[in-house]
Amino acid sequence: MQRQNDRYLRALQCQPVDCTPIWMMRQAGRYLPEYRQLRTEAGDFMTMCKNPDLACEATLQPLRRFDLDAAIIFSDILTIPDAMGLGLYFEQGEGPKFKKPIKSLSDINQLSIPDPQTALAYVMDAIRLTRKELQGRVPLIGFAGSPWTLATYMIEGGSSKTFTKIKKMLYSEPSSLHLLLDKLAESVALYLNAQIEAGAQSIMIFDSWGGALSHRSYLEFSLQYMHKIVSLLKRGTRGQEYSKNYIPVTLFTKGGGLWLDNIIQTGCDAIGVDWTVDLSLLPKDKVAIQGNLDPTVLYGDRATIQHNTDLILKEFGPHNGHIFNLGHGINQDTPIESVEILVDTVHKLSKRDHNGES
Ligand code: 1CP
Repeated sequence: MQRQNDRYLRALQCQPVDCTPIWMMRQAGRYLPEYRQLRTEAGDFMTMCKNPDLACEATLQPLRRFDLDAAIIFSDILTIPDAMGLGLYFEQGEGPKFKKPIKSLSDINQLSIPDPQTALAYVMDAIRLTRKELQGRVPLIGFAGSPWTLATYMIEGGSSKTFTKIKKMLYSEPSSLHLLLDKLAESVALYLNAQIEAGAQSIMIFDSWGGALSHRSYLEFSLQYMHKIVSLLKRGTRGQEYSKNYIPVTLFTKGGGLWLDNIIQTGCDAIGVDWTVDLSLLPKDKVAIQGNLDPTVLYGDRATIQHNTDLILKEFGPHNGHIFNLGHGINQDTPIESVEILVDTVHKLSKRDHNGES
């Protein structure tokens, strides 16, 4: 029987560990040749997500190669708008698109809240299967997009750089946008609680585009709804000691470095931070901190990767509650050897700061 590695869950609860745990956002994906092959065989990305065997396989692929401390279920944040009937599709070489984007208040009024046990049952099946396959080797992360980030895709009709359509609604029809965000918050909370019931051992909320908002708008249109979700999650009770049954929640707003105090006030267990943040300035031992290597460091040579990893570990210092990660998802042209160097360096160098169990 393989060793049960729970240093990721311990760090999320700010408990002592033997070394700093590491996983990477988008750790399953196109930088792995075995992923590219699986995807070619499957035909397209959503077929992979909707087939629990393929989703489980894609989840496990990075763990076979690297000594990562957590798995994240292979899926996408856009499963919710898809289940709401917007018709998600991916065109070759392009990002996500919707056949029926949201254009008006009447479109919003017509949206219903998906029942995760039916419309999204494939995600729960993938989680149950992956937990079984993992046999406790590492914890499994469940996730969703924040209401704001989901709404950007639903209103823009796909990826955006300028967010003009959604911002136009924000300033001209704020009550319509609030109605949409509220429906999304309810949908995300139901979805994440179903993931917890299916076996997800921690939850991550990706607010990838919260950083596009002004300070005031961020609080009103993004953080407020993540706060609502955090309060609806069935996490269990957190005590002074480590509990393996507690489900910690991590909030990650890309570009949210100036708002971390506000994010902590939601009652989340951990905050994800991108590479713009100096970890030495953050409060320690209150909430855990996940991050924050610039993913492009992985284009550098061994010495560069080791040096930049060392700097982050030193910035965080000898405290509990650090989960090493990239500041955003791994790029698809990242050399595989760089990931090996990173994972190895985090585990080796961080031993100097820890003497706990795991
Ligand atoms: O093979 C392919 O071409 C599909 C590429 C791909 C992959 C591998 C997409 C389409 N989604 C995923 C998987 C995915 N997406 C995971 C799997 C688990 C893992 O991390 O290993 C996760 C957690 C996500 C989350 C996700 N999807 C986010 C939040 C994280 C982030 O990177 O900010 C976002 C914004 C999406 C939308 C999305 N789905 C896919 C793409 C290419 C995008 C981004 C589009 C854009 O930049 O606007």
